[in-house]
Amino acid sequence: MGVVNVTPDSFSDGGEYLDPRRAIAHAEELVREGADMLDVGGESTRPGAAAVDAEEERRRVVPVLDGLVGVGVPISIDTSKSAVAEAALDAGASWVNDVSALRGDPELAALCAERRTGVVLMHMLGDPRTMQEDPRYEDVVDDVRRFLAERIEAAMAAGIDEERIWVDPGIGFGKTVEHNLELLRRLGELRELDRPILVGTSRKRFIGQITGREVGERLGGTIASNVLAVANGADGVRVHDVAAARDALRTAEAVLGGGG
Ligand code: HH2
Repeated sequence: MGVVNVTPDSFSDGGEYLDPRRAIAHAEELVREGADMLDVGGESTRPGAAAVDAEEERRRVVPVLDGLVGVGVPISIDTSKSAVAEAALDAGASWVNDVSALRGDPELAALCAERRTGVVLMHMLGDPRTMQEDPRYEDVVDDVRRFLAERIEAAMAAGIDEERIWVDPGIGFGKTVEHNLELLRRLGELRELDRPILVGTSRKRFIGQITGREVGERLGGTIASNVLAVANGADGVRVHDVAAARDALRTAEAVLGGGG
């Protein structure tokens, strides 16, 4: 899944693709690099990010989605707001990637059910403004698994088909470095949920804390965490640098599975 951030303030590429033409060209490049899917977002969820109203978020993403009709891969809208999701679905998106796991807007689950979208349910402790203030868990993997099981139930109760649901442990969303590492190490335990797993480590702060690297220099750490996430049970990775991730995963899969 290739990331397309149409924001002024995303943590790694804020402002680079706020111009729709640049965002569209970038998205097309990610598809050429081998993205199986694109994730378009108009609101940063980095720790401490300012909230964006639905109208502004819609204004950012819709022209980009309009320009991506026919791009050849499914597009997800990275939002927690039903008004944004609805406009994005009307403009051609077919998935909703919600970092609040359908807790943020009471109307979003019904919209996803009615429009039969794919849905990514992600774990987050607290909200982006507060999530990095001393996050604590009994056992981070058990807590995340229980949360995701409950959100799968809630999504299905709202009429979303089970087979359209993916889950995501929410690396960096209310987690210390050790929590992130524990989740990646024990990712296989989330397979008990019986849903495909998406993992997003790309350029994130825990990699900077391990390597001492600035945000633009975290590709090596991103690749290592992607490869290990897939080896440990992830079905997809959400990345900014598609070509490098694709090569790394192809190679890792060839080694692990004996294929080419
Ligand atoms: N991470 C980010 C945003 N959305 N969605 C899922 N499902 N999983 C993730 O790990 C995830 C996500 C944060 O990364 P990015 O979009 O690059 O930054 P920002 O939120 O600052 O725009």
